[in-house]
Amino acid sequence: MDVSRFDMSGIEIAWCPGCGDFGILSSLKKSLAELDIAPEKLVMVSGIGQAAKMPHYLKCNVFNGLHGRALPPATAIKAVNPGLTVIAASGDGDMYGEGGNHFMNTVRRNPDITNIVHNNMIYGLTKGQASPTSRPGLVTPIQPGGVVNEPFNPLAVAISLDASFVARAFIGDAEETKDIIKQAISHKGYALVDILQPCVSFNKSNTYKWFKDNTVYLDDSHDPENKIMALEKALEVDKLPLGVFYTKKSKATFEENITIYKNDSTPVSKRTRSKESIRKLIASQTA
Ligand SMILES: Cc1ncc(C[n+]2csc(CCOP(=O)(O)OP(=O)(O)O)c2C)c(N)n1
Repeated sequence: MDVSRFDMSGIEIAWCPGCGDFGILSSLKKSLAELDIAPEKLVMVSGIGQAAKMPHYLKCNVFNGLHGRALPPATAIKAVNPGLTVIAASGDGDMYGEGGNHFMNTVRRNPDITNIVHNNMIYGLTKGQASPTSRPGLVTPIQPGGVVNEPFNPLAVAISLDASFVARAFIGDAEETKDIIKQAISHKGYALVDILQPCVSFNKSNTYKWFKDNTVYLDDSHDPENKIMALEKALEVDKLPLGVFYTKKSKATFEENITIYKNDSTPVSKRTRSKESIRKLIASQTA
């Protein structure tokens, strides 16, 4: 499919020149085109932030919700219409900070969605406060003495909770990022792609050069089906490993597990329900 099918015309992009978000958008569009996913079959879901604006910048169906709340609607959209490709994409603050609880519980639930996290290790939209993934010592306007909190390790948390696909990419390598996104979308089950990206305006420490110097690709000896090996790699923080850390192919998805599809595979979105039966259901749940 031609990548231009995802192009939007007449929109103003709010990202700063040089922002890693541009590369993520471009890699995502190429992934979708190569996988032949039609824009009308794609739903992008996000919360609030600079990264969370991405769904507005490509042609598809969009649900842009509250800060930290991308994953519940993404899970629900996939559950009621399993034929759609659902991608939740937002920043590290949105997904791991305000949305941290949803992140952990979505991993446990295992809906067949892709979760792209634009990880710039800072709150970009609100002009440079520390995020859950900020490195210790990072000086910001409200952390003048430097960040003191232990950074959140999304990959280690996801692997511990037995996520079905866990990967990290760096947008300085757009081709590899595209390939990892393609693998994540093709994977059946919850797929996390944490993408390291510089925030050129508000994070002057974790620059393109810093990420290049502080990342290293997993080599051929890495076995992504070995959970302990994946966890050990995720716990490496001096040089951040890149690539597919963990995959679990045989895990049932949320949509497969819920009883509503056990005897009838008709998508919930295509079923008819009388208003009366909904009224009765609500009434039965209220005291
Ligand atoms: C409940 C709530 N808390 C805080 C905010 C303010 N806020 C909006 S976006 C944001 C952080 C955005 O950072 P991130 O998700 O990392 O995305 P980025 O802008 O860096 O791409 C914050 C704190 C909000 N809108 N709602």
